[in-house]
Amino acid sequence: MENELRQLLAEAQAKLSAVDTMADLEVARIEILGRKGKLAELLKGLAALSIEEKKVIGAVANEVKTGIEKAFMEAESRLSVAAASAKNESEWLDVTLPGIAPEVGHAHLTTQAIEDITNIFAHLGFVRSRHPEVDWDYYAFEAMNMPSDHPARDDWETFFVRGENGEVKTGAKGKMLLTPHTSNGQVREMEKGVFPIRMISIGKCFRRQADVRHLPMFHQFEGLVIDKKASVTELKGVCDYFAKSYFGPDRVTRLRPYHFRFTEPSFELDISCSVCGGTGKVDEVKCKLCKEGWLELGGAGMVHPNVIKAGGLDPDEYSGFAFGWGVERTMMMRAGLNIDDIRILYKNDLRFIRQF
Ligand code: FA5
Repeated sequence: MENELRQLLAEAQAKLSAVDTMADLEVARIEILGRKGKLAELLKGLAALSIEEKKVIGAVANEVKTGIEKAFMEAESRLSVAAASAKNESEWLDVTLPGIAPEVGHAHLTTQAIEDITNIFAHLGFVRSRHPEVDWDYYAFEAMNMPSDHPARDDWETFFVRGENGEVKTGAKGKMLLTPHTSNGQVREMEKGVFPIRMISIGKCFRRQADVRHLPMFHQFEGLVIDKKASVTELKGVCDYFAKSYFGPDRVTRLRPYHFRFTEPSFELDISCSVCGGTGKVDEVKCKLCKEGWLELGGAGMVHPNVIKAGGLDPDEYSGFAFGWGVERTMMMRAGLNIDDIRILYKNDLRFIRQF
């Protein structure tokens, strides 16, 4: 039995010095030292020995057990040192290497323009507000003095919203539509009941149009002043201030008579051309950009009495002026921005977008 015990020790030492994973070490522990392991099996033989033999073999058994346990401890520490150095190797990091710079984007050209426009009007006391971009016919047309059968509405080439049954959705305020202009915000702002109003509302507009000068989705900025003594003079002053702040101090504006159902009188606002300086000629030749010295910026006018009534006010007491200009067209007119097809703005072509 003594020989068998010493043989087990030698066998365990050989096995444990060769084991190379913690999992194999655990398997060996059960096999050798477990309750039904090889050592336990051998020690069962002690019962059959005489007292004298038990003393001798018992001492040998203790020596063997201590030897096996020591072999286990050595194997365990050898494996954990190896695991730690493998981990160090795999996680090694050279902190002196240059880092990987994350790609940093920037605001889209339109967003930048919206911020600039908002800031310019803020200097004149105009407060930015938002109104629905999916709205009812009433706010987009009816309250704007354009009844449903009015032919002028055709100019707005509107998208209507259809339900699952294919029918245009309708509510108490008429048909549901994608706002074709930001003028829907005028009566909505008046309905808030806080006067006087100096609003600048910037939002998306939608029309059935797509070519080099037209987008099916574009942005407008709508100015609205409602006060007791609003005047065309003030409207002209606001337009001039905006033109000089946004386009440069040498630019001037003019109001040209026009017709909108929701303003009276109505105007188109023109700004002097950046190429010919408003003269219409470059080196005695007709200016290629404007042809006559002026570029069209957008619509404006004194708020029509019927719109003031729709906003719940008495037109004899209150007056106002409004303007609505396209963000994309306006920013394209800024000197140095040569875009010959407006649709490039939303083609998500990074080669274009990164330039601004
Ligand atoms: C209007 O939409 C009026 N609501 C403007 C207004 C407001 C007049 C308040 C008086 C008082 P108009 O349809 O002209 O007007 O559009 C105004 C501007 O929006 C245009 O001058 C142009 O800059 C821009 N715009 C119109 N349609 C498009 C389009 N499809 N793509 C890009 N810009 C457009």
